[in-house]
Amino acid sequence: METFYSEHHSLHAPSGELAGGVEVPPFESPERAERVLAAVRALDLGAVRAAEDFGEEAILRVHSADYIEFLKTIWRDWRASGRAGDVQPTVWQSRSMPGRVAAPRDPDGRAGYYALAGETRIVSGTWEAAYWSAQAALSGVRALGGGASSAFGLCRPPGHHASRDQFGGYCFVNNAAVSADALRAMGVERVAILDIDFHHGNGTQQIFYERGDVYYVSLHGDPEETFPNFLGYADETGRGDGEGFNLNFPYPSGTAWNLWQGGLNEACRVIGEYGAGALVVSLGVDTFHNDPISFFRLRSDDYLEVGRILSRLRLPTLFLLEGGYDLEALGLNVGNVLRSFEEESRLS
Ligand code: SP5
Ligand code: ZN
Repeated sequence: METFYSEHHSLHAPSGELAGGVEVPPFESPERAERVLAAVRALDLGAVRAAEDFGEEAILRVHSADYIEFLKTIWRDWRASGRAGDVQPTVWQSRSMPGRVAAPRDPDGRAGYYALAGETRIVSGTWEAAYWSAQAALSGVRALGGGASSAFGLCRPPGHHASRDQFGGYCFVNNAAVSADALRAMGVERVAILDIDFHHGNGTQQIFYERGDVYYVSLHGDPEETFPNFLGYADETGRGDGEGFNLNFPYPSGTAWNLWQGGLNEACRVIGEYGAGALVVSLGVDTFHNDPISFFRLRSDDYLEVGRILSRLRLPTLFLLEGGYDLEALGLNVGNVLRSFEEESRLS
């Protein structure tokens, strides 16, 4: 399996994050990508290649043009207005003031208009990092198009919380959505996205909610108890053409392998029945028992079994890095999924 990576990820490195009412070092840091890269190299999984540049076209099929323009310009405008730090949203078009459907001029208003959460900051290099994260994903799509049975997009920043026109949850460009849509454009009739990050991929769900050609399936912490709180419930099953093509498995605090694997096997059964021609895996390992912001209890060996189960779908598979914040175990856990997928694919 080839890995696609861009060192531009390091341009996105905010100095802090608001969590629990205090400023903490960001959980989502450049070291994450370096840890995963080191693990992939040590495993000899396959070539590590620099992401190719496919331009903005595929990004703009999934995100609105005004949102992408916002990502490109907000940091400069923020600083030009005399603000001293990085872009930190603080005001939202909340339930009590819903009328306006365009961004106000004021940078605080613009930041809030395009934000879905307040823990994520934009720095001078955020757009460039997010752009190249998506290019790593698209490089994986290209590999599948060329006949590879699997590929790994070592994406940073992650993507699954980014909606059509909002950033948050450490995400700016939805790499899984961009990839699934690019696979459709390449002629794959039905694409499945399996999201095994600890958090619900609200952005991916929103982008495909009314489409039947991309099936979004997610296992995650119950949004009653964790981020993103407002989406990811079991009764969200799709709308219009998308009715029946969105499937959520919310799980409670303390969920370990025994319960979680039931959902994973059910998700795989559903994806098989759907007749998907390709699979995109939103690969977060913040399901790990020692993850600092999550409440599942998966162990490092469990990720070996995840790779085996996924390989039995026998689908062209694009793995994309999402979350996972225990730096010590991140490389091992991601590597375990990828190497057991490869080993099992070779055996059977
Ligand atoms: C891609 C991904 O995994 N995004 C996760 C975004 C989570 N955002 C909310 C983080 C809340 C952190 N709370 C800190 C609690 C420390 N015990
Ligand atoms: Zn996550």
